Amino acid sequence: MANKQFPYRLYLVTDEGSMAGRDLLWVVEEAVKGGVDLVQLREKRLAGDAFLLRAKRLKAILDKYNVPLIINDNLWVAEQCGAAGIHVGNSDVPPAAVKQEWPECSLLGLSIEYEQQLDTEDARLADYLALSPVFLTATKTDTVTEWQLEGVQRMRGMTDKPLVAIGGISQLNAAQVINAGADCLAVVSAICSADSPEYAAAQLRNEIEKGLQSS
Ligand code: TZP
Ligand code: MG
Repeated sequence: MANKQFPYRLYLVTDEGSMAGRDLLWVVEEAVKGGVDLVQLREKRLAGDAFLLRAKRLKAILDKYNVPLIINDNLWVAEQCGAAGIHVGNSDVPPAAVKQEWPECSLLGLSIEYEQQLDTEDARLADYLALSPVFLTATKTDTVTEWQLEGVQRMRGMTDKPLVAIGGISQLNAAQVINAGADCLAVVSAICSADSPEYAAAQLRNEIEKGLQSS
């Protein structure tokens, strides 16, 4: 059963560098048509007004599909564009500061890189926890833990918070990761680098359904 507060299953995290020169807005819209139901704008190249403009344009598209927008690690952009939430990692703005400065934030995501983080105020404040990375990935190499399926299972047994799995997820392992206890799969390259982001998203949704049926 999907969690009422967190009904999302397929989460696209953007990386313009993985899109083979294609327009980010096009890639995301195709992916949403294929079944992506949550999007994070992870913008490492833009800052300030340029980041905000990109976020506003993306939000205008996502609003047509009722798909929430999450902004990676930029509270100002998140608030100004009217995003649903923000995603933060360990060296980013702390969850307590997000709650204080942006009380309207409805989806606060936190990356979990090691088990002890679960027992922290930061984790308690988060609306979802992203196990990062589940598998090693060339998309992000400055990582600590490789959770693997056993780690997903173990963390599932330790928390009722929605668990998002990220890192190295593709059609080949999506069903297994869901079966191990993830509520939602987050992907970059499986969609951003696909010839057809729409088809790739639809295939991932199929695999997620298979994983749910076998859980
Ligand atoms: N955080 C942890 S792994 C990762 C991020 C942003 C990248 C995931 O990329 P991919 O291509 O889906 O493995
Ligand atoms: Mg960060």
